[in-house]
Amino acid sequence: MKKYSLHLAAILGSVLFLSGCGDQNGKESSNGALASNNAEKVYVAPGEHDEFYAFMSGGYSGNVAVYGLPSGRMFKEIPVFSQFPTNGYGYSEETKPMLETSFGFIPADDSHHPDISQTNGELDGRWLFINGNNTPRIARIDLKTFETAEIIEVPNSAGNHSSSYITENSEYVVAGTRFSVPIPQRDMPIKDYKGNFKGALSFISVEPETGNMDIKFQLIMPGFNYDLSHPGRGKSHGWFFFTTYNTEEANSLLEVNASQNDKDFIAAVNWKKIEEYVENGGGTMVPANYTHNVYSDETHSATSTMKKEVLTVDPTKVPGAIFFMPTPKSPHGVDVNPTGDYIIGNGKLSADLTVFSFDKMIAAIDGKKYDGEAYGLPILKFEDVLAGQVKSGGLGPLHTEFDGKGNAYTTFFISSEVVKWKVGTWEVIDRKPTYYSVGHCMIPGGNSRKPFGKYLVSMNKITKDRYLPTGPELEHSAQLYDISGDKMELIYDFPTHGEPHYAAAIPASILAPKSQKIYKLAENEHPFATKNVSDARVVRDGNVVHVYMAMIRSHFTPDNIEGIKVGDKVYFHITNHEQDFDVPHGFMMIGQKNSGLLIMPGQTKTSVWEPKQEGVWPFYCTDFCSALHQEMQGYVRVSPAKSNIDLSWSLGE
Ligand code: K7E
Ligand code: CUA
Repeated sequence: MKKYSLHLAAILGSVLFLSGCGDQNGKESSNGALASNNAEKVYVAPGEHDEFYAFMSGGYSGNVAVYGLPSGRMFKEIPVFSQFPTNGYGYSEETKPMLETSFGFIPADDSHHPDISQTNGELDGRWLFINGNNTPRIARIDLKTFETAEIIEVPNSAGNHSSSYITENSEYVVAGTRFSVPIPQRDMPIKDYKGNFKGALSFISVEPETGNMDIKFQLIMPGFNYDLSHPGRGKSHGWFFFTTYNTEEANSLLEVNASQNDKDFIAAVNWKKIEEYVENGGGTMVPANYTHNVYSDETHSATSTMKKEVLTVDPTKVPGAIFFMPTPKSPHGVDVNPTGDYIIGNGKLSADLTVFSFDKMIAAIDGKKYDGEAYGLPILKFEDVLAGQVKSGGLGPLHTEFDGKGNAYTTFFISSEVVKWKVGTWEVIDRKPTYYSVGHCMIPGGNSRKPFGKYLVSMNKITKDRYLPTGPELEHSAQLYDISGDKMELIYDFPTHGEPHYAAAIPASILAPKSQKIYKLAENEHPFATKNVSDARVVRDGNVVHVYMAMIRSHFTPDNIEGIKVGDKVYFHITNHEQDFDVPHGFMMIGQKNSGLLIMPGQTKTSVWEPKQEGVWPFYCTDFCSALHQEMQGYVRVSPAKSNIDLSWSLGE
């Protein structure tokens, strides 16, 4: 077996190499895939708007990027888990608490799977959730402001990958650990992993009105790797499905040692049953350290709170809640079709897709027909739960999406293609190449009861010759397919920022009308806001100086400040008095060891400057805001530490 696996790894390596380099001059592929009349399908005329918003994870950028479909135009990068000097997120005093964790301030992360909130299994467009993979966290983005509103850390977790997928009424956003670890964390030999490490699957409740998150319970599962997950929906609502790999519980050279078992598992979790159990007092509250960071649109500021305990559940204590379905060849994606009848497992090392039937699963559970157990949790018989297999002819299936018309679309990493197949008959209907090495694909609403099956976007890992070369580092490539007909048609190709793993898209008609235009100055509750220019002032408290500053086209109030000394710590609290859509102002101060600020109408932001040198130092607005933008500037006079020049400030004197 070991020999076979090594051999397999070698084959996969060489296939990868081939698929990556097979199109070096690529002329044929880049022209041949596009028929000329496809141009009008993606053409969004100047001034016209796109039909869909697509939210693509940024991978190692830690952020989310917003694109229009079908144009592929990028509208915004939303900072989430990473500092973002463009607008000061994670640098301003107000937003630094968003990046606080139990490890302290963390400036970056790796984001993978965005998911849009749902009501009755349909996208409701209120919030977007996304996982921080490295330092385990879940973020909620407000889709009125397109800003990160909340981040909760996930304790007992490591490599928060089978996340963040939500249940069909947004009851829970679910976060599963990829790496199993000692729970609680402790100093122990790595080789004692097997049987001792555990994997936590966290069910995070979402408050229906505010969206606020709270960890309701954590299932402490056997020490496998939990790779991806999806909620049941429709008839399977109340269940959640997680793929596992490394059921061997290897702790080294996983590419070989975690490919020994022919089958790993899909874990089926009846969360309603566990919810009932914890509501009746079940579970164990254990000590934990994790941050809960919340941003307020009223104070324009975030707070970070350290939570001290979490409710854990031993799955063996809730009989009938968790079952394992054996799934061939190290499954990666697990996807549920729009009706909730079928659960599709994609074995990375296989050609075939495994489809399980929810009805058969329930029948097997009712009949108590088990194929043994793993750590006290029953394993169902593969044949009893199998609905069918898709003989795809592809290699390396990863992820599946649905069009709402009874078809499924699965990406194949190794053979670089998307395969369309029919749910129920399992026959392959169509296949199209992707350029190159596709990870996820995405259909707007494809992870809901009601997909909008017009477009499919493939998110590819390798770019090579798709665009003009930009040195060794290239943005990833995405391709847009028209899937409205029987056959998929490749109609567009566009670069994406960071590494989009998954994406979520929604009709623009749901989001655009409620997109917020300004923050109302009258409702600004920031403790250091300057809401009337007559309140602009400079206040000294020891060597800390607070500048209460206002800005409007095209000046700062005040714009001349004297009496600052070397060694002071100067806080610029700047309020943008504009109340028109799309009139931000910026702020940068010479020599400031910080990002600039970009301040939206009605908003207050703060940055700190610690002047080190005497002199007269300018600051200016960084956003070209009016014809006299270049005049939007000011000076701070910095005197020696021991000087006795009084604080003074002025405008127009
Ligand atoms: Cu397949 Cu993180 Cu969803 Cu990337 S994962 S592809
Ligand atoms: Cu304000 Cu430029």
